Amino acid sequence: MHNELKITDMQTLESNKKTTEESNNPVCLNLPDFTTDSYKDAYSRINAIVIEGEQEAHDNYLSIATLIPNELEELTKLARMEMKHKKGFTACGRNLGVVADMEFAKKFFSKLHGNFQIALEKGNLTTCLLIQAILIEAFAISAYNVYIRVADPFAKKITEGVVKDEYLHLNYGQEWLKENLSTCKDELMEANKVNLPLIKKMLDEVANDASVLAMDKEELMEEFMIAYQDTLMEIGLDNREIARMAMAAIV
Ligand code: PL3
Ligand code: FE2
Ligand code: FE2
Repeated sequence: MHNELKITDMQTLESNKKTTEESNNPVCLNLPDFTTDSYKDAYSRINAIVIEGEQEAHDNYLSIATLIPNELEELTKLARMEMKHKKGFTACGRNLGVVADMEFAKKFFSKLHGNFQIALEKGNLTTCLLIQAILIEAFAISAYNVYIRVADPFAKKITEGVVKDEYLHLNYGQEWLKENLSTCKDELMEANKVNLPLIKKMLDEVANDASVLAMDKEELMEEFMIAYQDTLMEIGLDNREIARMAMAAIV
């Protein structure tokens, strides 16, 4: 008798817990309708941006390897992850019946892509690492963290796997810059001044489409700043230097 009561109590507790969890989960309540034309139209550009971004990230890590040949193995690993990400996001678009607008995405990245290529030609490794492993990765991390909260279940699962890798990539750039800070600080500051405004422009450009996917611009900026500032702190810059660098986004 005593035992039976115990089991019943536990079941009641368990089912209460479930109800509370479900009703307290705002993520479940605010998901957009993934089947509307307006959602698919916005997704055709955002999905393309992400696919193009992953492809360029792949190419950029292999390019960076030409500047640090003894890191070839590690950088090839990172590049491989980017190809996996590209495949994952391609599947997300296919799953929703969306055709990615790759032409739009190429234009979206063209200025940053150009700056990376110039730095590569000049052998400016610090600039290459800042553009790819800090700015682009922090941008991707902010986008993916926000997207996970409002994505369809298929894309959510894929994006959760991807964002874990992106932190490894951010960390790669961070550790190299940390070790070489004394010799690369000036170039880092200068490259940031040129390229952070481009990231801000890209965010402005994508904000409308992102809002159709229920992604909030303020949240994107907040997530970006967290990843960006955290990394600069880990690299070994002080508060004033970090503030000065972040300020480049608002001029
Ligand atoms: C680095 O590994 C990848 C770089 C990709 C950059 C992505 C930027 C994304 C901005 C658009 C925000 C929407 C995210 C939605 C994901 C399907
Ligand atoms: Fe990636
Ligand atoms: Fe990455």
